[in-house]
Amino acid sequence: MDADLVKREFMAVFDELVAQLDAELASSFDVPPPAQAYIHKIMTYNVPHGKLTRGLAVLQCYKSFCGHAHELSAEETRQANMLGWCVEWLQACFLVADDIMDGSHTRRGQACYYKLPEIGLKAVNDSLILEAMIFRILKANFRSHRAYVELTELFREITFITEVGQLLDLTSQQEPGHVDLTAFTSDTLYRIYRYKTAYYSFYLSVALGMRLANVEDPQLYKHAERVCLAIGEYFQAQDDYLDCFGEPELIGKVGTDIEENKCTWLVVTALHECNASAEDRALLEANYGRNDKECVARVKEMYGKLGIPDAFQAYEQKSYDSIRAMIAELEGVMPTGAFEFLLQKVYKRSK
Ligand code: DMA
Ligand code: MG
Ligand code: MG
Ligand code: MG
Repeated sequence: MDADLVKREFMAVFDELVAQLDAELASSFDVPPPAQAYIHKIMTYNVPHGKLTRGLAVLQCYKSFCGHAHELSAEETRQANMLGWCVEWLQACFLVADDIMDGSHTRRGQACYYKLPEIGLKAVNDSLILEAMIFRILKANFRSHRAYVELTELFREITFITEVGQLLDLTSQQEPGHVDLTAFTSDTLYRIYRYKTAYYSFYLSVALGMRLANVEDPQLYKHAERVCLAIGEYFQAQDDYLDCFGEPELIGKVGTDIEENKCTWLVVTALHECNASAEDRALLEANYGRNDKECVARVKEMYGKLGIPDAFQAYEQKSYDSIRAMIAELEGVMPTGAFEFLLQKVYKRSK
């Protein structure tokens, strides 16, 4: 089926879910129309405007785990797409909170939600509403599904893991405002990546597809987890790279990692793999984590001098090759189409 049609079918399920949540709110809650409209906007502003890779992946994974055993029915496709939207809802709830915590300005080519004058810090509660909606969608549509408990638990587990990841991201420095580059190690970096990004961005969609396809063998979930974590680490390294060297018009957001004193692939690589001299380190330390355009420019210039863009290209190829090898090892053990799909989606992305 061509990609446009797949996407149109997916978007139709979004409209259906919004209508379902709107209707439930109007009929089962004593909420006046302005609040209904407010909640409607929480969804339409924050959920559907991304690349939708995570959401579309659930159907692809489901198909890959069903093999050619049978063509999916319209209802099976719809179910996979509803779970895909639950992943997008989860992403929306994290991004609304993430943008507040990271002091970001734009997201997906529009103002960050909390930046809207009529929203502000109400966005904190709106993020929680987005999270709660996932479980309303699951209850309304999967309550009698044989895998209801597993599906619900997956969302709960992975929500917690991601929240811990955000905490690790936000506390990678001992004290706020304090710049201590020795805290930035590759162990710390990849732990943050796995927790804050890899589980929800890759493993969740694959595991949902596997649950729908009735896969029960825990060993197969372990294999999927290993590959998805590797793809997720690579994906977040790209995110860090694009935060500094990407085109804001393409990625839809303006980077803030240097100002925000983040533990990123760039700073870890600059410190540990590029033969930075004592002066180079001193320059980084003096300019990192400051909300000042000139400081940011000096850090970027140092990244250039240390050869970060070339180092990234090499890392990108090495990651791709090693993930390919991991996938190849699983041939004959389990279907690998889901992993191929995800890897192709992220390889050499510029947005
Ligand atoms: C994002 O990390 C992680 C989550 C859970 C949203 P990030 O802050 O680097 O993401 P972005 O660059 O999109 O703000
Ligand atoms: Mg963040
Ligand atoms: Mg962020
Ligand atoms: Mg980022």
